[in-house]
Amino acid sequence: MSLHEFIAGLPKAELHLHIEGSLEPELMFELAKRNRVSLPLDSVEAVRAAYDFSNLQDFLDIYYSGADVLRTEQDFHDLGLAYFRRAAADSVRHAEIFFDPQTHTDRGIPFQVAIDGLLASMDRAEAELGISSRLILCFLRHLDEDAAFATLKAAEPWQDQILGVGLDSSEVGHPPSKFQRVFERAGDMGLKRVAHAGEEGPPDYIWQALDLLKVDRIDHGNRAMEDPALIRRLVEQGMTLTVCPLSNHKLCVVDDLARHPLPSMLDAGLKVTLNSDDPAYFGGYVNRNYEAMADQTGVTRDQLVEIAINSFAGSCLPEADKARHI
Ligand code: ES4
Ligand code: ZN
Repeated sequence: MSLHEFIAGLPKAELHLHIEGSLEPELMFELAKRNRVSLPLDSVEAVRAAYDFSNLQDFLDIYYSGADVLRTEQDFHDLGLAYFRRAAADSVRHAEIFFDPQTHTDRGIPFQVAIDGLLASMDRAEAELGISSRLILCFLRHLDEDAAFATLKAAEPWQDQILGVGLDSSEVGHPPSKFQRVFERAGDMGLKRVAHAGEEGPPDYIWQALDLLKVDRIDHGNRAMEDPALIRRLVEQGMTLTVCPLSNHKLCVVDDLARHPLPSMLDAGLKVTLNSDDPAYFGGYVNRNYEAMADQTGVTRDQLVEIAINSFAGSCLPEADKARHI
């Protein structure tokens, strides 16, 4: 069996996926037409050609403008279902997906529209594709604490349908400490906590995510490799890191996939998982991320299996379900 066939058949969980980042240009045009929204570029090819980023902010500007075609519950349902179909083809059995409610509420789309559309797609994914999934509500860290509190408040009617909270968007200049109180409230509500940290930001932001936000997972975490004491802490705590190689490459977090820190992260004993982040923008879904690392860094089949096991172990599935997948 070829390495790519081996990866294709490997059951996996996806723990770092922004559903708005799975909006393929084809669906973007379809929704633009359906909702009579005009797009600045006039073809799928032109849109794809524009996905040439030099840093996180460069990408975020395009990502937020792309999301403007999402208007109705049906749109969010279609977005979700397209992702789950694509994930099923990559042997994803369970997904814990991020959504960014503020990206929608700030342009007049009610919280209810986004979440009910996504929840409907998740029900279909379970029934038709056998994929289980949960939602993680992300706060946009470039916005202020009050806005995050208001978002958490808006989520209260759906509290039982939300797995946890996350923190995303522009990292540098917006440290985890800015959201300490919001995360404390989320914890009091019984929600899981995760945060993007150490993607572009310094190792100190990872320390803050651990000590101030009390996170259950670190999203990205690449820059932990600059701080040996932090590596020890993450290993001791058995902390799961949701690493996204194609994203790292497209956003120039790493200049060459062959020099991605994944092998040293594994050697250090970190619980690493591989994920697709924003697959429509970064050139591939989860299996492409596994393939890129296998082809370019030489991680072994045994290590790929270890990564897939980490993905279930680091998920929030009940222990019995984890055992069933592992
Ligand atoms: C994101 Cl790659 C990445 N980093 C931070 N925030 C994000 N939102 C969507 N993708
Ligand atoms: Zn992300």
